[in-house]
Amino acid sequence: MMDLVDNYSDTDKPIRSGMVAIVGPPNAGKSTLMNGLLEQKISIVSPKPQTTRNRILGIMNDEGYQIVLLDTPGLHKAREPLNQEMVRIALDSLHEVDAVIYMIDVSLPLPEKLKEEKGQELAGYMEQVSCPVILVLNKVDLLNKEKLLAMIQVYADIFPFHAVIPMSALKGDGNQRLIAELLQVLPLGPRYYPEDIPTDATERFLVAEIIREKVFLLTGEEIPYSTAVLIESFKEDPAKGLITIHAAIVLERESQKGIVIGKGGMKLKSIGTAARKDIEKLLDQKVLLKLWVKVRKNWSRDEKFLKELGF
Ligand SMILES: Nc1nc2c(ncn2[C@@H]2O[C@H](COP(=O)(O)OP(=O)(O)OP(=O)(O)O)[C@@H](O)[C@H]2O)c(=O)[nH]1
Ligand SMILES: [Mg+2]
Repeated sequence: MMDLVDNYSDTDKPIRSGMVAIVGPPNAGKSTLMNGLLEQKISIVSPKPQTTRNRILGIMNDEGYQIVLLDTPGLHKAREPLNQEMVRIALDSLHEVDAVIYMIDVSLPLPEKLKEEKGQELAGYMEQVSCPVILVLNKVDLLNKEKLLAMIQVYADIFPFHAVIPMSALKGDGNQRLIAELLQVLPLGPRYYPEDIPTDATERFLVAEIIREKVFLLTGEEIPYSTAVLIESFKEDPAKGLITIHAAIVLERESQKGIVIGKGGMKLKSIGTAARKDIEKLLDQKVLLKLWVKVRKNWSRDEKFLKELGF
């Protein structure tokens, strides 16, 4: 202990610091948890699975710690190139962290057979991990206590988790216990990031994500999965205190255009209004948001376009 302490100057007192990946099936509440821990919305959230497509970094700072969270896309059986990339991103994150939070949605009814299958899947993923794994049983607000206790036993038998924590990411119930467990397993170290930044994501990326979230929330069926957002220009006018943003909502098929634009352009307008409000909050400035819809045929299978999107 003394040796470790001696390695730090007074201004750089040893703190608990490290990276923590949040992984698990789609729709478990991973992004909700990250935003809740950060007390700020960084990662987009929707009731539809496969909302998060990239690794999103969120930095928690306190006097005694810096926890760098990695929100990841949901783990699922992926067939399409975009989905395969998403799963790769999530699995890659397991190898560069000091702890893993594996989150599952316990409100989903699980038949016995499926339970076994899910357990094996979980154990398979976690076998690759050499750091402590904390299992978070999320959405307990939707479950009665008896069912929860049985559930904890089932999962505790699957893998030697460092801890099993029931929680409601939506309500923040369980956050303090989770932080306490993380602090037990994180090493002593420096602050890797300055204290005043909550993420390393660019403003452009966060803006594109907000627009994509509104498409997820305001359109149904296949549209969300066929949507990518490209920021085409981002111009600040400090004199006017206004940021003008041009963005394209990119779809896979001509036939999807009408659905996103809507009758008399109403759907696109409501997507734009909802997005603008959130973007103004994020950037703390007035925003003029110009959206248009374009088609890039089967973009989610187009390796070149996926590269443009940063995959
Ligand atoms: N009732 C309840 N709903 C929750 C809770 N946590 C998350 N949700 C809801 O679950 C849905 C999915 O949440 P997300 O945070 O987007 O889930 P995710 O795991 O990031 O999903 P992907 O990015 O698609 O993998 C949203 O509608 C959330 O509001 C919870 O504790 N209780
Ligand atoms: Mg997510």
